[in-house]
Amino acid sequence: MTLHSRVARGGLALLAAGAIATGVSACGSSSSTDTTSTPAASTAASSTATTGSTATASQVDVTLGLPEEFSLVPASPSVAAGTVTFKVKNAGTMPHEMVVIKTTKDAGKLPVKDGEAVETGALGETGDMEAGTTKDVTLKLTPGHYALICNLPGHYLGGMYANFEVT
Ligand SMILES: [Cu+2]
Repeated sequence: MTLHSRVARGGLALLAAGAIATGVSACGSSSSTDTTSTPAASTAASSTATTGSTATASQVDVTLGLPEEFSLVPASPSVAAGTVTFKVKNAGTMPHEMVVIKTTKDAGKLPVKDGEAVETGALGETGDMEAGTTKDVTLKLTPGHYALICNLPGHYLGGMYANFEVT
């Protein structure tokens, strides 16, 4: 019985502490500790930036994992040189990524080593993206030919690449 009552008293103390904490934060009213790392938040930020676009800022949507799991499809095959934000969405069912490579080679003919494309000329990448997530990659791109690839093991060889031109 002593154990039981001790537990009950502990529960009451927790409740009281919770009530105090709630009261304090209510008085503080507008203090928000929301993080901005959610995909939705970063998407909103990028579209806001694009609204006030200058002549050299562009956005390119890229879809990973659709229509096939190893598809990588930019919404546009080319973009004007300057600051380019790739808005990458993993619409597949497994992790993917997008690597931006400046190369004179066709996107499907990069050298391959140990099942992965050699990333010579890589300028930036999303890093691994879980299924259903969106990520922005902003780069300054000069005119030329580029390859956009997913280089997770086996994905490039599975056909996960696209040619891309910067004019
Ligand atoms: Cu992939």
